Amino acid sequence: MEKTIYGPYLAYLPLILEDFSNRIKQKNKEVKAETGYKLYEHFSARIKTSKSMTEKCHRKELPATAQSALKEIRDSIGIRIVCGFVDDIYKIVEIIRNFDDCSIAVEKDYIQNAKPNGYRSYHLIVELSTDFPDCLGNERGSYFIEIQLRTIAQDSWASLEHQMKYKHDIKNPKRIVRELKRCADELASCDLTMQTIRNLIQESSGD
Ligand code: 0O2
Repeated sequence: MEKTIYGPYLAYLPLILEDFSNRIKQKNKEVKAETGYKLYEHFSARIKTSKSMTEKCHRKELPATAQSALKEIRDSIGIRIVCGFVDDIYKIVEIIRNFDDCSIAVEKDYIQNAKPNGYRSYHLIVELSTDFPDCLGNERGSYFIEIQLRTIAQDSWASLEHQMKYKHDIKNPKRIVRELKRCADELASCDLTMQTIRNLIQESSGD
């Protein structure tokens, strides 16, 4: 078998991811049944490959060990939830906050506080208590999950900006940075309008 930075703990990562994902998906079904609205439009998840994690350890000048990968760097398990409306992002954050077996280790609201380049998303890193051993020798170990929550508009912007970052033959970077920021701000304004429209529809239909 190929060597992995995660060592024997690799086997637990998909199980932890599946269990956590199922809980969010179940909540989505419940909310849809109750209100007629879904909480999110798209849900995606991944385990960071051993190669990417090893590169990240090198970048951060950490030894390439299971402990660095699972305890220092905390995005071995990653989930991205793309919502139709900004309010739904905050609803999902509250649902996650109320899970009994999970505590929030890092919380960054790049929606209220957009990055200077215009990037918007809500980031959480949660620490989950599990029935699996961890690399610190705990029988019932804990594992981190990084969760990124975004609207559809924020997700489109982030995907395109991410692609463009890797193009190094850019002739007018200052202008491109400015245009990207302007585009992000315009999309944020559209998100606000969409939210207002939904609120108006809900008020007028007495939901
Ligand atoms: P990848 O390959 O996506 O996993 P850290 O994870 O600790 O190194 P930081 O900056 O403290 O990084 O965390 P932060 O700000 O929460 O960002 C983590 C992830 O958010 C990034 O992962 C990106 O996926 C995304 N992100 C953050 N800022 C931007 C941005 O300006 N544009 C885009 N498109 N995405 C962003 P990584 O670590 O870059 O790698």
